[in-house]
Amino acid sequence: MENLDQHQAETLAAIAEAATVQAIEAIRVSALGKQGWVSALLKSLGGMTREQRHSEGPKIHAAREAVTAALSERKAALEHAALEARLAAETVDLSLPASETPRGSVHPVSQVMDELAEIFADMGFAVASGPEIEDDWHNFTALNMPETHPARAMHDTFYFPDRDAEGRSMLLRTHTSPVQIRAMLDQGAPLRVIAPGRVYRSDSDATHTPMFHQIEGLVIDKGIHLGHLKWTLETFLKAFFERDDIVLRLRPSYFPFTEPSVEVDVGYTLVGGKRVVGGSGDAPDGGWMEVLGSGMVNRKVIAFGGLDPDEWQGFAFGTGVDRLAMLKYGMDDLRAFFDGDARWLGHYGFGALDVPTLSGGVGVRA
Ligand code: 2U9
Repeated sequence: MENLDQHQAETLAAIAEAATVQAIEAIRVSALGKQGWVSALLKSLGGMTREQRHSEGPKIHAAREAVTAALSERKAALEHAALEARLAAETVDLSLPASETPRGSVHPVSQVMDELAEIFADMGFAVASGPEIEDDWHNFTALNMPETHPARAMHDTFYFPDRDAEGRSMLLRTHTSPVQIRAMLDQGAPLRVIAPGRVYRSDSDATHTPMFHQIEGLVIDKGIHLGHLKWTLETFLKAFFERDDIVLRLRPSYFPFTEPSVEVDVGYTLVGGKRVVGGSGDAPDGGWMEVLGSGMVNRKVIAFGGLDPDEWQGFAFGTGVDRLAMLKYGMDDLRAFFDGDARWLGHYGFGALDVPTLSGGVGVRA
């Protein structure tokens, strides 16, 4: 057992002198590993008498504890020193001048929002905005979504824990429709507005992000019918995709806020395996893809907006801005939109001076 004292003293000295985490590991193996001296002593207990075990066992265990504690203490000290050295070496002097000219770019979502505002301004639409934190009356009730509507389920909507002063549930708006409700209540009729902005839904996978961008449009006037809706959407899509050979297909659908409701598909052709909007006759050889939802504003929604539905009619539409950007500019992964990767932004971003104008082209790259 003199062996033990000598081994322990040598091991503790070696630990104190170890200069790297690798050296610490080597010492751990030589002492506590399967072939290590502590393990050998522990095994030797089996061949001892009961009395010897009683006197030697505690000493061996104490040696193991001492070595283990010294190892972890020294390892922590070495790791701390390594981190300190790295932090010192990697210090950035923020007072130094930039080594390159800083390069920023306009995000494709911002660019497309500007393009949309330009196109709709030309058709007499004003841009409306509203709060992203809404109450459930403006987000749901006024849009003819009763308490039991599936979109109201906690699954889709981010609710805040507290209610507002009037006892309404507070939430992150799930669409930009409450902006148009507020516009109707504030401005009355006639009305022609678009509402672009961020919306939030508790949904996340390859094609859904919890925050995304929508644009919705609302026209309220007298004698408005589906023909006005179709002309407006056709004119918009031709301007946005910058081609005249765009065909639309209106399919009957259902939304609580419009009646009747129609989903709008555009014809596409396949170019090098990619879907390109337009470029075909009345029967597209590629196929149809859905780009917009729309319809005549439900009478109940007109009334919730403070107007008489016997006097005023309207149409409305909505679409995803991120998806429009992907279709026009060819990105195939929605999640990359929100990664903030400078390489992606360098590739897909726009120059600050590349302001979309109808005369200069709404989607011309700098
Ligand atoms: C008011 C009245 C009616 C807006 C509309 C849609 C149809 C629609 C979806 C398309 C894809 C949202 O981004 S998306 O998931 N939207 O299909 N939106 S009609 O209707 C309104 C809005 C406001 C006062």
